[in-house]
Amino acid sequence: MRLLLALVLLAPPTPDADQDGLADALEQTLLAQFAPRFLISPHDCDGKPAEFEPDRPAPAVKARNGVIYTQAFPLPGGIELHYYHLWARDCGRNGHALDPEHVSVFLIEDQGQWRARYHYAAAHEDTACDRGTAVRASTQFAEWRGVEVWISHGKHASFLSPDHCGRLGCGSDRCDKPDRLLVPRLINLGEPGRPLHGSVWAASPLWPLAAKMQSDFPPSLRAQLDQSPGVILAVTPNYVAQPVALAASKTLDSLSLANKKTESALIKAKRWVKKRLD
Ligand SMILES: [Ca+2]
Ligand SMILES: [Ca+2]
Repeated sequence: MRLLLALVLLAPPTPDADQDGLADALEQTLLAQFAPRFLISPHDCDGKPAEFEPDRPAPAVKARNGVIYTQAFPLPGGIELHYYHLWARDCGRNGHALDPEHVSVFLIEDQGQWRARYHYAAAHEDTACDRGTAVRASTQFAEWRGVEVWISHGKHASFLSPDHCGRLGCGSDRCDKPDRLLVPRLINLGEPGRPLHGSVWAASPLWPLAAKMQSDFPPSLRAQLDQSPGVILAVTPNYVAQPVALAASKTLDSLSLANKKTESALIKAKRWVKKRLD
């Protein structure tokens, strides 16, 4: 008994650098297995998603090299993975510096293995044009791997199908003749307040990245997806504005400008709703 206790005490703890309860090795394995295949415009005005200088409080572009940042964290009933394509700038309508975008997947354990249950692609998240989409994984749709995701030119919204690009949102998205993005590395961001690999800039108020590091799959959305065979629109806080936006570009410009001013309030409201739903 004493020998057994001594062996247990001597055994090295499983490394969990971001202290979220998931071992580093499992995070790395799952993030590699379910990495999406990104399809981007070969003529995107910002080139490729950017890598950022480590250990800087504000995001500073190191290179536009196609690096994808990641996150993996446990939730009741599963594990959620996020894949962030972070751009130095949005160069579409009402462009701006720093453009954090992402897709995510919710995994469930199935006979000792992790498989995808739901996928989500953010498109103009937390804006008046929010058209995020989600789908339940199936034997025909990315159950054991990542999804293909189409990234719109300049705006960098993510879509689970090229048919949605341009048809959803506020009508400014284009996904013509994309190339597959060659991803040199996946870099784990860690968790809010516990950054890995020097990603302290993730918490910068200069962009809404920290708000995107929360779960995308509240129980209400999961229940909806369980009943839906195809792609559905995910929760959007202000969908009523969109027909107006589609009707007139001048109106769209006004909405986008107004939306920038209220973005912070919308993010706070969304967090509150998610907490209530959880
Ligand atoms: Ca961990
Ligand atoms: Ca983690």
